[in-house]
Formats: sequence, structure tokens, C-alpha cells
Amino acid sequence: MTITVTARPYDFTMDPERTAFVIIDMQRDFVEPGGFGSALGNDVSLLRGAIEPIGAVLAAFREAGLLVIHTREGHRPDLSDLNAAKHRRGRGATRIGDTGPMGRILIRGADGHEIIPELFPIAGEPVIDKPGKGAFYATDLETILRGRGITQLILAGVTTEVCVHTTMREANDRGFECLVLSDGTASYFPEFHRLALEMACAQDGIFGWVAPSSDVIAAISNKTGAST
Ligand code: C5J
Repeated sequence: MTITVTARPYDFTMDPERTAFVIIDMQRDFVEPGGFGSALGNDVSLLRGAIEPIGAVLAAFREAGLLVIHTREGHRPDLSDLNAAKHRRGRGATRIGDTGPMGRILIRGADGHEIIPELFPIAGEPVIDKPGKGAFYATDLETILRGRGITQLILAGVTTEVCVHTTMREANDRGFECLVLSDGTASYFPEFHRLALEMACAQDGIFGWVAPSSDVIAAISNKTGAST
């Protein structure tokens, strides 16, 4: 059975059994003060607007028994999976691996690396630890998706133009259909967010589709009456 999500640039035909909700990097390090986002000089409050829409879609997926996957950007405590180029690029006083108010910045096991309480994974939801911006690079995400017969991804999380976009592009080249949540993504730069969404669905869906959380939830709850 497929359902229809009202989306840009045109309706998205979704097969719920073959769809995963992938929540990218909703970690304290990006969303709360004192983490990686702050260390780079950003106003982390700009990301918090995405939490409620993601939570609403998360609840709908859980209610319908559909697959939810969480990702976390971060590195091993010995930094062996942190390439020198990435390490060098953060030129502020506090860099990846340094200690901040939430423990070592962007390091697995530190408090800041954890997913925020509002969206915390429940048992059975895979958590993908990734050292890069894309969720496919150096992870087992693709194996998990293929193993479960997933062909479509609903993407949410932060930041729109960095880890969400990189993951969407990686997914595209692997043949997955992607829909990006317009209100369930956010950036430290609102203009980048807006343009990243435009880029995703420009040229008749060059990378895929864009829709607000309400339209995804309506389709899943079958309130649109548009199932086939
Ligand atoms: C960034 C991410 N922005 N999760 N990471 O460095 O988008």
C-alpha cells in the first residue's frame, strides 16, 4: 500500500513499509549551548524550532510501527577516526576533542554527543555513529536499510545544508528516494536553510521532495484519504 504526501515539487508517493525516518544529529553538541555548535560561534537557539516537528513525525512513525533511525556525528576518544583536515578546520579556542561544559566536544560517550532528551531513541531504533557529515560515509547505514528493504527516506535534523544535505546527496546516488522535512530541519543560518530546501527540490526534484511535518503526519495517519 502506498500513501500520498503533499510535497514540493509534486506529491510524494510513499510506501510506509519501505520508508525510514532518518533523524540526523539531533545531539546536545549542536542544539545546546557549550557544545560543538557553540564552539564554532553559532547561536544554537536557531536550531530548536526543529525539535517539535521532528517529535511529531517521530511519534507518528512509532505509532504506525515504522522504522526510525537516528544518527550522531562524533569521533572515537583517541581521535583515530578524525581526519586532520576536519580537526584543523575548527580554528576557535575549543576544537573537537577538547573539553567543554558537556564533556569532550563531539566525542562518543561525552554528554554533548548524546541525542537530546526530547528525541531520545527507544529500544529497536538503530543509532548510527558517523565520523563525517554524511550518514553513509564509514557507517553501516546502507547495510541496515537494504537489509530491511528500505527504498525511501524521510530526512530531518540538523543542520539542513551540512549533514542533512550531505546525507540526502549520498542517499540519492545510492538510489534512495528522499523527502526532506521543511520544518524538521534547521540551520544556524536561516538563509542557508531556505536555500538548502530549494536546492533539494529544484529542477523538478533534482534530489527529491520537501514537505512540512504536518503533511507527512497527515499521510501516515491516512487523513488525506489518498492511499492507493
Ligand atoms: C555540522 C551537522 N554542521 N550535523 N554537522 O557540522 O550538520
